[in-house]
Amino acid sequence: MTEQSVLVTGACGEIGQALVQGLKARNGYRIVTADLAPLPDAIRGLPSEHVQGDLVNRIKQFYDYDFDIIYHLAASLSSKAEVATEEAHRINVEGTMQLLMLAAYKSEKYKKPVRFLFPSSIAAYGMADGNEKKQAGRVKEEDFNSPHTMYGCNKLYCEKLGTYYSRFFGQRHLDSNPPAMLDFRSIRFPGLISAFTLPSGGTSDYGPEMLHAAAQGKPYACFVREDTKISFMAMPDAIKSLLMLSDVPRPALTRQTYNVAAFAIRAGEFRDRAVEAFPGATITFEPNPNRQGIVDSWPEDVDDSRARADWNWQPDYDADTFFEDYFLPGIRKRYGR
Ligand code: AKB
Repeated sequence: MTEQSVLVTGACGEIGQALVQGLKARNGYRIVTADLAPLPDAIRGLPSEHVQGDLVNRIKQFYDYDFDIIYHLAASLSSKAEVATEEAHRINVEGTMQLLMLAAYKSEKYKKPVRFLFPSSIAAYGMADGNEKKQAGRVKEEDFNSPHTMYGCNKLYCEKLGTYYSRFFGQRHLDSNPPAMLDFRSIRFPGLISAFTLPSGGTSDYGPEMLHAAAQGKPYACFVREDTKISFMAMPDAIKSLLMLSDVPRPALTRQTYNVAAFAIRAGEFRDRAVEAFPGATITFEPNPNRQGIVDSWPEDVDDSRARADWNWQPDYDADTFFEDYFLPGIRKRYGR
């Protein structure tokens, strides 16, 4: 069987590293990675080629390739994007737009849809206030699409851009014999947590940051309130969902953007687990108003019934197995605790 050509942008990030490892383990792919950074040790030697540089500035170079699948992970996350909003928009929107245009061009040229996997986020939701967040509980994809952050606006808009380029580009869908268009598929991820990489730039990062600090015997001042609740997921489940969605035959899909869920917990439960695993851990709660405002605008949890119905999604890790079987063993090994 000929290898499928795959591009992974943002390959040096937390999702990127785990995805490259997951793709390599499956065999059958020629992997090209792209990132501003050089390949980290964890994935060095896995891709056939690594393109280091700014995606927007280097996009022309990718026209020399013929990718079957693109996993576009490059992004500026929510907290960082609130500080550098224009740069976030350039990376999150212009970068995605350029890559969608490339995939649309290649799909039409070779009469074969390029599969385009896009990680959206719970940041695409916007709850008006704490009462609405509490009352809404597990939200569906079409609910509360009014993000409060640059990152959330970017993600929601790029979901729409992906639908445009895969269904309506140039109004070609009205032609008597419409050309092949790209095959856009998107997942709204909760706060993702890896036991093997460090979080950066996210607002959901307080969970993993707390455990990393406790495992090193360092004090940690949590930047959100103890009662803050959002949904989280183990990185292996995030990779599983991306690969499952990528494999699904197009006719089985009833939508282009799906929620996935695993477990929703309060910041206080991360503290409880940290203190139980690392007695003596010093954890305080010192809310940062801006970052608290971001997570308060995100739903407590999401309804992933569509993903379960359309492509048999279900997570492998709930909160207990996440901590006991995945995260704490990984943290202990990393810090020798
Ligand atoms: C962030 O915190 O910005 C991300 C996300 C929830 O999309 N981890």
